Amino acid sequence: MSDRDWAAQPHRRFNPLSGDWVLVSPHRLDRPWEGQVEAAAAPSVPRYDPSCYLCPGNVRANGERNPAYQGTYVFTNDFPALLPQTIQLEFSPAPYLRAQSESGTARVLCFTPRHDLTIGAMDAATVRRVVDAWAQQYAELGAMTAIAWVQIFENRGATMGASNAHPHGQIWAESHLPNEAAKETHAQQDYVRTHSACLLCSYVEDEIERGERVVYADDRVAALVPFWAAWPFEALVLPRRHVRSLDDMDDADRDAFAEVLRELTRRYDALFGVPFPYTMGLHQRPTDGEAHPQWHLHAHYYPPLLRSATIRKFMVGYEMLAQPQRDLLPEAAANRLRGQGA
Ligand code: H2U
Ligand code: ZN
Repeated sequence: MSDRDWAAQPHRRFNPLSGDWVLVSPHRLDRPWEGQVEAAAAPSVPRYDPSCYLCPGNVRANGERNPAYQGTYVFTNDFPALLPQTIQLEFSPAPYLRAQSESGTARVLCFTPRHDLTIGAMDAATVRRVVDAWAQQYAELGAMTAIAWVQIFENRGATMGASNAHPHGQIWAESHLPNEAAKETHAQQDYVRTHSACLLCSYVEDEIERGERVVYADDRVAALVPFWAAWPFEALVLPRRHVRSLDDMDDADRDAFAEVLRELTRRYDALFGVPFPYTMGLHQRPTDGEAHPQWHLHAHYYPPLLRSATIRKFMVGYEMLAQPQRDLLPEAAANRLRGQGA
């Protein structure tokens, strides 16, 4: 049986970062889908929006006024999910009743003063400034003794819960490793112990050699649809050099990283002719005081769209109760994204 034979049948694929499996059902996709794409009208967005709470000089929900910022701008979230001062409590009266206090902070990062820009439409220097701001936030928050994990992310588009079109992201920092962080930390540790090599160093070079899931790559970075992708156009962005976090990256690494984010989001936006919604986030070494030499920085992109600007993939039913499932092969998704090249 050739590679292609098994890939044409229902099968499951293993996600070595999370330890989860994904069900792949390519036989359900025998209908053609070129031609079914409905182009939605591109919304016209002003450079400055007087009603935007993130634009320079405007007043936020809590009455504070943003400065007339020129580059990136960071402020503590006015409605933070985490607070720095919490009473340290453990509650575990029974094995099935467990709680602990969690402290931390949440910040909002405006990528640029321009209300109408997106990562894909920004110039290289502007995206590089965003990468530098992320690096700075990671270093600053990670240096705090109470912070074990710094989660940098961007919700883009109303369907992904973004509250505002102004290009911005969030940073949540907290005292324990959240679920995904804990899973990836253990998986990377186990992989090094078993194979004496870094999981993602090996994986990225293997993918570049195979080529079929690569969307964009240069000598420093790659964007690919992972073999185990759950979302239709899910992507993984990773440096080819073993860097644990943004502060391990030199100037050229950061330029390359900024460029790959632009390349990927440009392709996303071109795919269905609309600003592509997604949640993206950086996974970096925990900041719990351990060295974590096995950690390999990467960015996950989780976009919900499936077949057009208006047809999305729902993670319901079987996905909620059993495991993620997809019809479109990751190889086909990568091929479509590669085809959107500039
Ligand atoms: P999202 O678009 O990803 O929801 O991020 C916007 C964040 O901005 C959100 O967490 C915060 C919300 O709490 N926010 C403020 O801090 N101040 C405001 O004036 C409105 C929104
Ligand atoms: Zn704005």
